[in-house]
Parts: sequence; structure tokens; C-alpha cells
Amino acid sequence: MTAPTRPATPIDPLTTERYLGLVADGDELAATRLITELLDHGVPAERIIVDLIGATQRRVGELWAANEWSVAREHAATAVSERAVATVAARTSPYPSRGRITLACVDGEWHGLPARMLAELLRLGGWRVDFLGASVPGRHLITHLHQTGPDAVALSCTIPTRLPRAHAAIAACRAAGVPVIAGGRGFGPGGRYAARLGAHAWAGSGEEAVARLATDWPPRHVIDLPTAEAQSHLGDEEYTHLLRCRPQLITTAMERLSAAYPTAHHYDAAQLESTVEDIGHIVDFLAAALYVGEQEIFTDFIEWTNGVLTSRGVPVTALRTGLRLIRDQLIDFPAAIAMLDAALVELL
Ligand code: B12
Repeated sequence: MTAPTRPATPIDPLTTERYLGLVADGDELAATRLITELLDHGVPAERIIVDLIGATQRRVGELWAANEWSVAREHAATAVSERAVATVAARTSPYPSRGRITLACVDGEWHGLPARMLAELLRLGGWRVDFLGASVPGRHLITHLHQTGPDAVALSCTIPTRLPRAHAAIAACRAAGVPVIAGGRGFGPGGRYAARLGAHAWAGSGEEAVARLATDWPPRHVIDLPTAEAQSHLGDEEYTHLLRCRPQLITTAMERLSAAYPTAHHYDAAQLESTVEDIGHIVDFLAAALYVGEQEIFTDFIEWTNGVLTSRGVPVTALRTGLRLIRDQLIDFPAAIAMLDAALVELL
């Protein structure tokens, strides 16, 4: 009996380890040389972007989350990967044979590298790509659409807190008559928030996006615009209030921190700064969960934060205290309180 044939991946584990070692060391030159070597040996550019650079970036994220890598090391590694993608791009310049696509990260979204990888995959797929980069304010995106008249807008969102801005951008693109393909992990498992926010299509990976755009664009079966009922909670009162109260919520939580969690009495300036940041993230993810009407956005974030804090020696009590300090200030916010309570139960 013959074994089922699987498509061979031309990037072997040793190459992946070598590349990880180079980005860990911030060695741009050697990493660039490795990419050039692979291209010279006939490894397809797509495989280098997806299986080597993309996979390594995800590994970098895990190493940072597990407290094995510092933020500085992650930043240096990402800078090397940006150069690696540029090296692939410089060596491969197919003539555009399809249409034109505008690719942008939504406002406040600083994960530009995943979008940059997608830009190169689309170029390799024959598209002319206007890559606008990280954090593109909606009005500038729309001006660009009017100036260039693309066949599609590809919107990237990695962090769910940017979903309200993604919604605004999608609505504006719809109004300008340009279909939107959404992508990035911020749109949730299977891209389910993309449909709710009105995107015409969603793709789970760069390669899926290339295939989708090549075979079905403009989409024959457009995701129906969500009904008014399904969208009624978007940007509801609680979300708007929470956004407005954000600075006060954080300040009050910090004022009450030491009384609620005595260990914080001994926090140094850096620990206090991280705590302010963490509480800010709690409020932002809560706001995004309320906006989209998805408990999961908040629960997943709390689970993730718990993992990150635990690997840094911060006990779960600290996170529970942070959640309670926010909860106690939200008297007239039943939906927010229900989300905070569900997260507190998860942390038991
Ligand atoms: C590098 C990095 C950063 C850099 C980004 C620099 C840059 N130039 O991109 C910086 C330092 C800015 C950063 C900041 C933050 N980050 Co960060 N970051 C990362 C990291 C390590 C790598 C990102 C990357 O390059 N991924 C590689 C690509 C291949 O990933 P990909 O998402 O799979 O992309 C593919 C598809 O999604 C798809 N795709 C992407 N966009 C689109 C668009 C369309 C239209 C389509 C069709 C497809 C598509 O195609 C891509 C290519 O195949 C990730 C870890 C990770 N797992 O990704 C964390 C990660 C995303 N970051 C995280 C966090 C928390 C943050 C911060 C909040 C940290 C902080 N304390 O401030 C901020 C938020 C900033 C903001 N508002 O945007 C978390 C998110 C966790 C969560 N719960 O959501 C992650 C997962 C880290 C982790 N392991 O926990 N980050």
C-alpha cells in the first residue's frame, strides 16, 4: 500500500531553525543571504513568505508571550523579517496581469507585517497592489480609492480592539462602491466578525485570498449586508459610554489598586506602567466585545492575558482584581458586567 501523497514543503525544519536563530540574533545580513540562497535553489517565493517568514513570526509571538524573549528582541526579529520580505519582493517582480487592489491595515492597527506579506503574495498572484501600510485612517483610505479606482480593498485587522474602526472603514468602502475582502486574526475564528461588519468576503490566509480573488471577484455570492437587527448592537450605548469613560475607569482602578491588591503597594514605576497598560487593554477588549456583541472576544483576551501574566510570575488574583476594579465602576452597564462576570468565572 502506498502512503497518501502530501505536497512536499520545500522549507525543511533545519532551515526554519536556522532562520529563527538569525532573527533571534537580529542578523539582517545573514537572514537576507539565506532568503537569497533559497530563491536561488528554486524554493517558491510564496513558500518562503508563508512557511518560513510567517511561521517564524508566529513563533516569535509565542516566545514573547512565554516571556522567553523581550519586547526588544521581538522588535529586532520583526525588523529582520521585514527585510526578508523585502528581499523576496526585490527578487520577484511579476508583471501585473489582473486588476488593482488597495491593501491597508485598519486605523490603529500596527501589525503591518502580516499585511505586507499578503501584499507580496497578491503581487506574485498577478495583482497590482497599492500597499498603504499600518494604521490607515478611514478618510485617507477613501481618498485613495477615489484617486485610483481599485477592483478591491483588502483590509487587515490583527487585534480585535480595532474592529469598530474596521466596521467604519468597510462601511465607507461600500459607500464608495468598492468591494472589501477582510482578513487577519482580528476578524475572529473563520472570519465570523467580518461578515457581521459588512465585508463582502473574508480569507483566512494570504494564499486563500489570492485563490479567492483569482476565481471569484467581484464576488458572485456577496455576503449579504447584515440585517439592521443583526447590526443593532454595533456601537450601542454601552460601547459609546465605555469609550468615553475609558480614562476615568483606568485612573480610578489604579487609585484603588493597592487597597484591593496589597502586593501592588511595592510595585515599582515599570510595574505600575505595565498595570496601567493592562487595564487599558481590558477596557479596550471589553469595548470591542460589546461593539461586536461577542463575549468570546473578551474571554479569549482574558485567557491570553492570564497566560502572559502567569509566565511573568503574576498570579491570577492580580488579573481578577483588575477585572473587579473595572466591574465595580460599571453600575449601569448590564452587558459589560455580564461579560466581566463570565470572564471572572473562566478564571476560577
Ligand atoms: C510583530 C508583532 C507586533 C509588532 C508589529 C510590527 C509589524 N511591523 O507588523 C508590534 C510591536 C507593533 C506589535 C504590537 C502589538 N501586539 Co503584536 N504581535 C506581533 C507578532 C509577534 C507577529 C505578527 C506577524 O508578523 N505575524 C505573522 C503573520 C504571517 O501572521 P498572520 O496574522 O497569520 O497573517 C497572515 C494572515 O492573517 C493573512 N492576513 C493578514 N492580514 C490580512 C488581510 C486580508 C485582507 C487577508 C485576506 C488576509 C490577511 O495573511 C497573512 C499572511 O499569510 C504577533 C504574533 C502572531 N501570532 O502573529 C503578535 C500579536 C499579534 N501581538 C499581540 C499583541 C497583544 C500586541 C499589542 C497589544 C502589544 C502591546 N502590549 O501593546 C500591540 C498592539 C498594537 C496595535 N494596536 O496594533 C498578540 C495579540 C493577542 C490577542 N489576544 O489578540 C500577538 C498574537 C502576540 C502573542 N503571541 O500573544 N505586535
